[in-house]
Amino acid sequence: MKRTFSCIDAHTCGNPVRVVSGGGPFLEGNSMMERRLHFLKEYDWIRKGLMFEPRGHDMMSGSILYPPVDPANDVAVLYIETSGCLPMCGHGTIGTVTIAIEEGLIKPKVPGKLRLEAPAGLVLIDYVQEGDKVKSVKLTNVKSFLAAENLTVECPDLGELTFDVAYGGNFYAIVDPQKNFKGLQEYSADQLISWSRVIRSRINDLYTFVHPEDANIHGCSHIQWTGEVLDPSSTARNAVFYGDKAIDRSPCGTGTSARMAQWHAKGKLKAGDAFIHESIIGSKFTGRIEAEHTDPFGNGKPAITPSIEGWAIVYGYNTIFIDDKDPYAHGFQV
Ligand code: PYC
Repeated sequence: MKRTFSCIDAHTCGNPVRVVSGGGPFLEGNSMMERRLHFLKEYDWIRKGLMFEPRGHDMMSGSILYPPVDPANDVAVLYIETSGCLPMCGHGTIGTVTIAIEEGLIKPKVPGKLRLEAPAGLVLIDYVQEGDKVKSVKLTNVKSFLAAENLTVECPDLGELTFDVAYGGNFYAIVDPQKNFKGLQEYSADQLISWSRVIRSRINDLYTFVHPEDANIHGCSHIQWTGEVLDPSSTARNAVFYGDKAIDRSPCGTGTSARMAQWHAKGKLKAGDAFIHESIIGSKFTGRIEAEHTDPFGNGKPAITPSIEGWAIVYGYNTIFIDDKDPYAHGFQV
């Protein structure tokens, strides 16, 4: 059988976003998380075919749009990535909203605003449109929190590393500069990738991370290496590892949310302060703490509601076939 997918491709601050505008499967479920589980059970071949080589590449990331479960909302989004179907993706949301508005895929109830159902929860969008172009997208993310501090893991070449784990829609191990790690600027992307793969697996063997309200969200999926900024007017810089070989070219929306929660818990960031976060290539998101919560999950841990603002550029239409006769119909990784 040959399946055809209409896709629209964009990048958010350098990181790819492929929105499937036609050909996505019908999904069952009373929430976007339930629909995500249905997709993973029955249709994960679509993700693999569209994200992995030869139709995608190591960094490929995208989404499929669905009608909202709650009619008060505008849209529901399934994130598809080389890493799986993330509960939430910040750069993916900025790219998806840009594509959806510019291409007329969504009719917002209130112009300039969207209520977007992500598997991790409700995300509120404010976007700025000039003519037929979306200039910027701000997403107000799910509650984000510092989950653990001062954990340790043995890293090849570097030795013992101390790290924190924070949640911003996914769980991030955040490795800040320390005795055995001089900061991301001192190492190549290849080194960061190969160390990330090993330490992520060791971290998940050693420690357990489960979202207090949704056990479907668990495990440390991303490693966030931090280091010196390129532009002195930025607040901080990161390199976020995801999938098996990817370093996010954007500053990573859920990673930035997690890092703001970490800074807030350590008294380094206050509500309202701009947190200008640089990526490995120097592209920037502006983060802000929109609200502070003392004990929102009843587990004694504070949380924040972060917002992330960034931009995306739509660069093309892509009609993609996944044909059973193709030996690489469902993609491959080397
Ligand atoms: O922007 O949240 C993000 C993200 C997750 C993985 C890659 N980008």
